[in-house]
Amino acid sequence: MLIKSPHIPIDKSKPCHFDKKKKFMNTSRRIIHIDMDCFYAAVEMRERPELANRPLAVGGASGRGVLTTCNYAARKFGVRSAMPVFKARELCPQLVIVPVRFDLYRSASKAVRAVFARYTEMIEPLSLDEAYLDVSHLKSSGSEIAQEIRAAIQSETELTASAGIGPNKLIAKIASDWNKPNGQCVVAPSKVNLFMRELSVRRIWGVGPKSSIRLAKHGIKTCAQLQTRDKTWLAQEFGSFGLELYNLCRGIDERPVEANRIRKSLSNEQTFPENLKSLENCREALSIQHRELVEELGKNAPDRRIAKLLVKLKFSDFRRTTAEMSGTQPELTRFHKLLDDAWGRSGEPVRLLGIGVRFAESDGGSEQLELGL
Ligand code: TTP
Ligand code: MG
Repeated sequence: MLIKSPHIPIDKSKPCHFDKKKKFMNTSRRIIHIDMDCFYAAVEMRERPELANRPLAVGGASGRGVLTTCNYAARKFGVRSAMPVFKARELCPQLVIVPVRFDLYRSASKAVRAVFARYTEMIEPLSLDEAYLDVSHLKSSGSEIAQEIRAAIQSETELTASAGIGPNKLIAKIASDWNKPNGQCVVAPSKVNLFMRELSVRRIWGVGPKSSIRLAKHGIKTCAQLQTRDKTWLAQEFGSFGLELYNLCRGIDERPVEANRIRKSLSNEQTFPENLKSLENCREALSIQHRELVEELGKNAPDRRIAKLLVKLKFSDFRRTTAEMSGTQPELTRFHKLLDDAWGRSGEPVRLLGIGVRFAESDGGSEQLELGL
């Protein structure tokens, strides 16, 4: 998922390249995050050159009537991913909308992954269009490697990619969005502190709209502001994620690049500032989290088969319970039923609510490795 922030001006006139001079944190790793530019739309533009210069969006037909993505010409009108078709048409009446063709995106993804594999075995795909690469062992600089990879992708697939290069996954991922499209940004270890300070908290993975609103209520918008809060406060506000936030807002992220990782499940959970006291409150919260889950599924696991649905609750006395059922579609009514079951197991108010799916195992073998970037 790209974590966009309305707070960050991106000055593309400035080269985004920071020197490696001082070293004061874990400098031993060099991680590249590659993210294809307007991926599904770019593939469609390549396949139908007559549409290449027109505002173009992909999706809209299935179920919810929202766009999966659009090209940069459409973005100038304010059209965005996950936008309902009617809204996109209001903003850009001349928008051309084409249906999703996953087979094409999968094969483009495979071609891109073949380029990565020539440089490193340490590749962690996040979705069809993005991956982390650990290139710490290579002699050339991260910047040179990223440049070469992007050039190879362009000549072999006619698609452009953007890259972020940094000492860890957090920094690399944020940086890849910095000079999009068809650009890259290097953040040397000595510049991590500077890079993080001005950054909106919204850019940190795991900080979604709800968490950022909650932080804003405490006057916290930037990572520098978040850095003033201690671990106890963060844990009170965000549970165990609060402790991760303590490091993340300082640009510290020790997560390894996990090669060949196959996602077994997808879920999101939320710790509430005030416990939810009624089933009705839980249902409302669950509906919001359900929308986010469906969006994440569309983006990160469009071709995975769902085997199980689950709802997890943590009560005010810290006891946890998980309700699961078999299911292949993430229907809200079924999650509500799971919530009813889980809620009925305790009379306590709810501190944390999680919603998720587990994927079918037969779906996660070598085929998935082939399909992912
Ligand atoms: P992104 O990398 O988020 O977006 P993008 O590649 O289209 O554009 P950008 O240049 O900003 O990176 O997502 C990759 C693909 O995933 C995108 O082309 C379509 C799909 N997708 C969805 O299906 N639903 C969504 O909500 C989003 C954000 C993306
Ligand atoms: Mg992309």
